[in-house]
Amino acid sequence: MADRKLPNILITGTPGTGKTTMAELAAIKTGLHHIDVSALVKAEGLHEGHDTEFDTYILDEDKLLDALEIIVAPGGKIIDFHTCEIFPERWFDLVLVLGTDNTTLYDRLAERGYSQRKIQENVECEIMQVVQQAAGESYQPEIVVNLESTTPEQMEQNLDRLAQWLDDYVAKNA
Ligand code: DAT
Repeated sequence: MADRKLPNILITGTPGTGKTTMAELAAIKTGLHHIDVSALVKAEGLHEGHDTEFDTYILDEDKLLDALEIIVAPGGKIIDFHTCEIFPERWFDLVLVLGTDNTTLYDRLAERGYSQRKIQENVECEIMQVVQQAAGESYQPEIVVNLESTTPEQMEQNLDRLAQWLDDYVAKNA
């Protein structure tokens, strides 16, 4: 565990699993600072353009990592991004991987106006547990927690769990 008074928490998972919603609510509940990486990439131009075929920004990983290195250094950040394997392991004290029932995920992405192709890619990513696997390969198992995020009750439970974990971390690092 790094020597941080306040931890950095990564919330990851397939698009549509509820990362941004959870990160925003967790920031309100705990006072930690939410960093929406997708929004940061767009706002700060940390990309090499837009890939029209896949309807996504092509990350400039070096630029993104340089920007985030400064942001995470003091601790106390909730980082929200659909990819988890590009970050240095040392940045995070807890990695939450959200998962959602496939039908629910399909509906959420359709509501978002995603193309059939993009919906299908993301639902397949969820079925294949791509992000769960990447998190398992990129971080120590003790800090990776897979959370089901299909219902509002689960969102509440997940937020309570995060807050409890934070209290324990702060008590240990006081
Ligand atoms: P992400 O940031 O992972 O792309 P989001 O936070 O934008 O996902 O959530 C997508 C939609 O799903 C949004 O309308 C909120 C809803 N949602 C997320 N988690 C939920 C949950 N556990 N229960 C009910 N709705 C949820």
